Amino acid sequence: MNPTITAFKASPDRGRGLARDLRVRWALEEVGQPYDVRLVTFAEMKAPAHLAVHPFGQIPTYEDGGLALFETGAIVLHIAERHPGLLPDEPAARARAIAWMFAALSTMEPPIVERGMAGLLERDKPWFDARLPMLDERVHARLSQLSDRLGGADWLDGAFSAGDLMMVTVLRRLEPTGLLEAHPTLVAYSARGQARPAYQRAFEAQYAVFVAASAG
Ligand code: GTB
Repeated sequence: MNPTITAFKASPDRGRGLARDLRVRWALEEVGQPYDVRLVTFAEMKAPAHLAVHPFGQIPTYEDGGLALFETGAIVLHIAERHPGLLPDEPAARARAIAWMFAALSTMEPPIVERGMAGLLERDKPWFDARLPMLDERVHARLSQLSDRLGGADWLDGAFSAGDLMMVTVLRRLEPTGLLEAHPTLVAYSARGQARPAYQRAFEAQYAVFVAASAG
């Protein structure tokens, strides 16, 4: 039996691959693990059957045999630990790759999501014009630090790892804002990640959902 993940039946990103199921799809593609997808509506995400797997009523989830997981970090780590290809074997390098996964999710992603949500939900608020530059500055500060660390390397720590997978998908959340463009090292890094055949298969798979939903 293949593992089953959940994804939006109709993603608000309209096929741009910005929702978090892409991370899980990409990880599964990198390790060559076939998977099934259960598409869910917003109503289905909030219904008891889905809440039993995901306490916050969100996507993605991951089910394999008796195991049910939520949170992309936990899911990608689970996949990476059980298949070769996403984490180095050497213990210290493996620990560092996992640290980059955490850095992507808990240091880089929060200011990026905060900026994105403000752009979506606060544009008509009286504080928006004053707040936006502050949010942009917080994002740029983190991007500059990440760019400095990456320097001329292809990946964050040696070979491509789950840390890079997570970081590239987090950086992609900036696409609607254009903020990444000020950091050419990271633009190139993100492009390198997206050029990977496994990424492209994952992207096409989620895009096919959008095309099917648009046709139906
Ligand atoms: N911390 C959790 C994880 O990493 O798995 C967060 C999961 C999460 O935020 N899931 C979102 C969700 O289910 C989808 S990815 N939202 C529905 C809800 O909460 O009711 C976030 C997302 C949504 C849409 C876009 N977009 O349109 O560009 C981008 C990202």
